[in-house]
Amino acid sequence: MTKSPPRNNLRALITGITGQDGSYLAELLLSKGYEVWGMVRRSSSFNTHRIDHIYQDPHEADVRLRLCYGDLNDASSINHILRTVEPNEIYNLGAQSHVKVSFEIPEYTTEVTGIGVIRLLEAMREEGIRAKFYQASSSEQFGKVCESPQSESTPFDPQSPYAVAKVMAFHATRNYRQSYDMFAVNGIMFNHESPRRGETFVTRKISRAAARIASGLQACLFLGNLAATRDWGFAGDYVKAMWLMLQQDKPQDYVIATGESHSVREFCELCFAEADLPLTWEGEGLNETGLGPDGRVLVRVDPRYFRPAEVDHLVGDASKARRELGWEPTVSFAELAKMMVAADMQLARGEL
Ligand code: NDP
Ligand code: GDR
Repeated sequence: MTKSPPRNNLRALITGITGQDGSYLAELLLSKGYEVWGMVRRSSSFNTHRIDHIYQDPHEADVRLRLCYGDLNDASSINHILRTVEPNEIYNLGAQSHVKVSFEIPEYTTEVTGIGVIRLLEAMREEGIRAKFYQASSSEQFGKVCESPQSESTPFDPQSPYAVAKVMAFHATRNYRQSYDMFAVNGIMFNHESPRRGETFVTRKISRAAARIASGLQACLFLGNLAATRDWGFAGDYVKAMWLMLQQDKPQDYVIATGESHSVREFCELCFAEADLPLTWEGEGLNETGLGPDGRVLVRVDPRYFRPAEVDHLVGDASKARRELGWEPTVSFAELAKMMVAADMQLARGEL
């Protein structure tokens, strides 16, 4: 791993650069003149498809995006990366980020999503890296809390191993800020989606299924809890808030959300309509089905997608971010569904 000569103070390290948010954030930082370093995990198959379009051959002159192998479970790799890169800003987006999966691998999730953050903060302290630090905190931390909408002052009530690990990471970030005078902040982000969303998260699962059913590539869609509601925004908007938080004079935590909450069923209806697949909903609960115009069952409920503890309803109050960061979401719920189905239609055409 060779360090390039510092051009300016715009040198950022992103963990989780291969994920949905990492790819949008890398694009944003490159467009602002940053030199971007991304930590990637070794994988037996390529895991960089979301950043292939911005990848540069390290042999080229003036390389601005560099990747290095590392893992949030491996303190020595983190220490080595920090010493080599000497970033001015660190965005910790790496995580085992799937809530349902966290019930199946709770210990691993805690290691990566919770203790990984402490490894990173401790490495910064040990190596004397005075970078500004962003922690990807989550609305899942609010869990079943009664207060609605949820803001920076709402107490946490985590309902999954993922959320428990994120609460730990949230407090560790605050604790390092208070104990060591570090510029370390939490973005408490509500769900954000895009055509780059992982295919097992519900919005992408739905938009992809709608496109594939319309293209004759898939017979039906199996879902879990259709009644859950979430505050869904566009990932491209949310990475701007991450950057804005690190440009402030004072380190502070912010809720980032649209302020609107919609059900899984509503997202499904929008996507199916967008794909020209009008749904007729009938029945309640487990037997609920969405029937296609020809009477074919297009949406089926499969209890395997239910969670041992569900978060029923989340909606965020981002007024502090609007006021202090000047941040605004630009993509509505309906526009998000339209954008995702259009991208998945194009992908489905490639599969024909
Ligand atoms: P993704 O699941 O798309 O990306 C997760 C990233 O973390 C991937 O790059 C993944 O690498 C990497 N990663 C996983 N395990 C490790 C590990 N052991 N060491 C290093 N890197 C690892 O998540 P999103 O982009 O959607 O989310 C980004 C962050 O924001 C996550 O921390 C998530 O929990 C949090 N968050 C997300 C929200 C959302 O709605 N998207 C809302 C609130 C918080 P690989 O590609 O190899 O799997
Ligand atoms: P979430 O997102 O758990 O909110 O975490 P997800 O899309 O997985 O679930 C949202 C809601 O949809 C319901 N649901 C289903 N979910 C999935 N994945 N698959 C299904 O088939 C299905 N059917 C219904 C779920 O029960 C849930 O209520 C996301 C992740 O990005 C986290 O990392 C992040 O912290 C939070 O958003 C904010």
